Amino acid sequence: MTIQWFPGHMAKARRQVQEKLKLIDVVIELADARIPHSSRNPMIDEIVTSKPRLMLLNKADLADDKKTREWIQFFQTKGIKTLAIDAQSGKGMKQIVEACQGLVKEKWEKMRAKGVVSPRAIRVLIVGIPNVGKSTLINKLAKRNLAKTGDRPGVTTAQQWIKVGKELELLDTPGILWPKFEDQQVGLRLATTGAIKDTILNLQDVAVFALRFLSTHYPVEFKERYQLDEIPDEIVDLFDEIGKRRGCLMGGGMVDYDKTSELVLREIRGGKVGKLTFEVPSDWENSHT
Ligand SMILES: Nc1nc2c(ncn2[C@@H]2O[C@H](COP(=O)(O)OP(=O)(O)OP(=O)(O)O)[C@@H](O)[C@H]2O)c(=O)[nH]1
Ligand SMILES: [Mg+2]
Repeated sequence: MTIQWFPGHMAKARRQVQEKLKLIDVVIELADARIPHSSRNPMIDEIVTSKPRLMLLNKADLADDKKTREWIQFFQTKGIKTLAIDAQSGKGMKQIVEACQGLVKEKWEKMRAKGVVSPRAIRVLIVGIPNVGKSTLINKLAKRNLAKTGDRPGVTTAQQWIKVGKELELLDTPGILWPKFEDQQVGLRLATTGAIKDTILNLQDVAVFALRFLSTHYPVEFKERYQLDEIPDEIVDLFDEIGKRRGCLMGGGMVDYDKTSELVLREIRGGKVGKLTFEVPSDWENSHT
C-alpha cells in the first residue's frame, strides 16, 4: 500500500500560508508528541524561512513521557525552542505566551528604538498536520471555543484570526500534509495516529503496522490490553486472537479483520493501550531536522 493524501484544499492552504507570512511575527509549529519527526511537514522549513519558531509537541498525554523528554532535548540541541503540551487539558501551555514574547523581543526593541511606544499584539501563525490539535490549542489559549475542532483530519478548511487577550493574535490554518512521503513508514505512522483520512486508507495494512510495532516496543501494555498470554508470531493469529476476544466476528464465527483493524486503531489513537511513542530521535539522527 502506498499512502498519499494531498488534496487540492491542502495545496490551497499552503499557498495561503505563504501569502500571510509577511504579516507574521512568530510561527508555532504543532507536531504530534507520538511521532515528533513524522508529523513535521518538510514543506514548512521551505516556506517559513527567517521567522522565529516555537515547536510544540501536542497530545503529550498520549505519548511516552520518557521519549517526549528525549525529543525535546533533540530539538533544543538543534536550536528549536520546544515545549510538550496537552492542548485538551491545557497542561504545559502556561509558557507559550512568554515564549512568544521572548521570540519577538529583538524585533520589538527595534520598533521601540524607532519610536513605537507600545508594539501591537504578536501575530502568530499556527501550522501543522491535520488533526494534530491546532484549533484545540487556539481555543484553549483564547479560553473560548471560537475555532471548530473534531476528532478527524480536515476539520478546519479556511484560515481564521483569533485574538488572545492583548498579547496575541493567532492565525488558525487547515492541516497540511505534503505531496509525497519519501519513507512509507512516515505514512504509516501518520495513518496510525489519525492524521490521514481513514476512507483513503487500507485500515488492515495500517493495523498490521501498528500491531507489529506494539508487539515489539510495548509488549507489556499490549498483552495487558488484549489479555494475551503470549504474542503470536504470525500476524494473522494475532488478529484472530484479538478479534475473538473483542467480538469482531462475521457470520459463522469467523474473525472480521476490518472490524478488528478499526477497533485496535481506535483504541491506540484514544490512548487505551497506553502512552505510546512510535519513533525515537536515533531513528532520524541523520535527517534534515
Ligand atoms: N488526547 C488529546 N487530544 C487532543 C489534544 N489536542 C487536541 N486533541 C483532540 O484531537 C482532535 C483534533 O483536534 P483539532 O484541534 O480539531 O485538530 P486540528 O489540528 O485543528 O485539525 P484540522 O483542522 O483537521 O487540521 C480533537 O478530537 C481534539 O479534541 C491533546 O493534547 N490530547
Ligand atoms: Mg483545525
